[in-house]
Amino acid sequence: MLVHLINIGDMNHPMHLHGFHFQVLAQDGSPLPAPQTMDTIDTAPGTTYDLSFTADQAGKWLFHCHILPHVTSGTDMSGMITLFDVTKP
Ligand SMILES: [Cu+2]
Repeated sequence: MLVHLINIGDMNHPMHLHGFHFQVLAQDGSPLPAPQTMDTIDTAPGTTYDLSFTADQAGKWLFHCHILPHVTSGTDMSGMITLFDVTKP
């Protein structure tokens, strides 16, 4: 999986992936000297990141901001959260 994050807002968002570690390949369009392995990356306003991971475990894996009010909207989870539904590793 390749994930391109763009923080166009005015707040930091520490994005966390369940089930896998990802490799940070680039920041702001510039490749890192060496990919960094993480499961959470704090994105500052105006930054971009290119991430990759191998989806080799079946399941439903959340990718979300670790600041809970950024994930929820009232009573539902309609904020900065998505799901990777891996059916075949
Ligand atoms: Cu956030």
